[in-house]
Amino acid sequence: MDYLKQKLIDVALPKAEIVRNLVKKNGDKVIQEITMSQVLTGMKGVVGLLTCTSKLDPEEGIRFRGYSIPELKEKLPCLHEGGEPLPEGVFYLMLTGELPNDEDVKYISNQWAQRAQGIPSHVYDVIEALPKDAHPMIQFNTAILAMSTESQFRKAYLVGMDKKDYWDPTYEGVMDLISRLPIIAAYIYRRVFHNGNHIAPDPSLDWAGNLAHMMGHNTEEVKRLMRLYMLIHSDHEGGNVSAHATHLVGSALSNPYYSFSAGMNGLAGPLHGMANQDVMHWLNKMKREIGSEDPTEEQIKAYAEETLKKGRVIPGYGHAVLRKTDPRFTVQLEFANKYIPDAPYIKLVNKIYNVVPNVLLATGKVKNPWPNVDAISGSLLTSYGITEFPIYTVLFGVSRALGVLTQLVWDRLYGLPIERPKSQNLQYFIDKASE
Ligand code: CMX
Repeated sequence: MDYLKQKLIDVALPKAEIVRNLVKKNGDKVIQEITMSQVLTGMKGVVGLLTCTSKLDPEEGIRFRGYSIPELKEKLPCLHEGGEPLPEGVFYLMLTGELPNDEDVKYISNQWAQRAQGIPSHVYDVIEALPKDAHPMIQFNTAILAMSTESQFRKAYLVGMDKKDYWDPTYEGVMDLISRLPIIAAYIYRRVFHNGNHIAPDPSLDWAGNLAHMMGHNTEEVKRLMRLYMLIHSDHEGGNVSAHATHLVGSALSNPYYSFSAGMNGLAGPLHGMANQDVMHWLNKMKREIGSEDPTEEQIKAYAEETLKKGRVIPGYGHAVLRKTDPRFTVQLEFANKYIPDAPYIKLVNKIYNVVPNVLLATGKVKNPWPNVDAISGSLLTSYGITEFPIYTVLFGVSRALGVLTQLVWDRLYGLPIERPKSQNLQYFIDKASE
């Protein structure tokens, strides 16, 4: 067994035992009461999942295994002095619960570089069978499903496998899938936006650096941005749509490809990951309608109010859990202010930040008027030359694989059963209201 798997099993076995004992000895303990409104408005705040890779505090934002984003920037290995941490490091941290050293990160980088070579040719045939103008998320998801022919989990399951070993082929599939996603994403990007002029992977590069390279943005600046981007989008607890969908489908023992594909279908919704490109549509439309590349704050305010009046959302703002500015927004703004303070899109992001929270607050109903991760990510990518908005959600998805697939491995280490919440008809809730 390779050392990472051995480490994982050493860490996980005692924890799986704790989970089993909690169910056995404390199974009847009531841990929470839920309200009618929680059930009918998206189960916000209802504790219904066990997830240890990261935790989201409404005021503070995300912590990965206890570490905030600024702490990760200090503690995770970087390729260069003063650079951004390698996403390989946050994957190791989420998987094992421990901070990696340089060797650990190198091990994962090498593993992914080797495993990336195994994409079967039919995956490219399937992508090529789709129209070029099919949204990149359609192409991405189709490719993920097409790759599931490689799933070790299904093969091992058919041969006959002890339940306690489910995590092992799941881990193998997860490592393969993560290693291959940058190649698939870059392939789709070059197919759609660069005349199918593809660029071969460079196995000597790190995972995120290689993605920038294969996309044709082969500068140190873009690689640095890509490392940050891949780090901060990787996980956001277990209840967000992409994580929960991956977990839910995985709970039926669907293989990692099916499970991740479910998560990616959720990420493609405009209230989740697709918001990163909708932000760009929104602000470009605003510039066009105002007739200025540099609208004033008054003009932005009027445009935002108009958006609300038409019954639309302002993308990049608000959150189902957060009640403060998203630290993933803040870290990107700091990055932009450090490296490209004069970029027009970053100036616009700052102006919107000055105006939109008050516009949302004035509605009296928006629970969180502050920017989320998507309010700036597209403006950053655009400022660095990745101007093709439809690819943005795919990039989000490549990063999100790190978290949700680690969660899937842990689901199987914990031996979690199939998920099956109870649903009720409308009469049930009417009756409850009059009790
Ligand atoms: N613009 C306009 N209205 C908004 C809003 C926004 N940015 N954010 C919330 N609202 C509205 C809701 O639509 C809801 O309206 P109704 O009562 O008329 O249905 C009301 O305010 C209350 O909503 P909430 O409890 O504050 O927010 P939710 O938990 O229901 O929704 C979210 C959260 C993210 C879907 C919502 O804030 C939104 O639509 N934001 C814009 C889309 C976006 O940026 N999504 C990306 C989130 C991060 C990510 O997953 O990538």
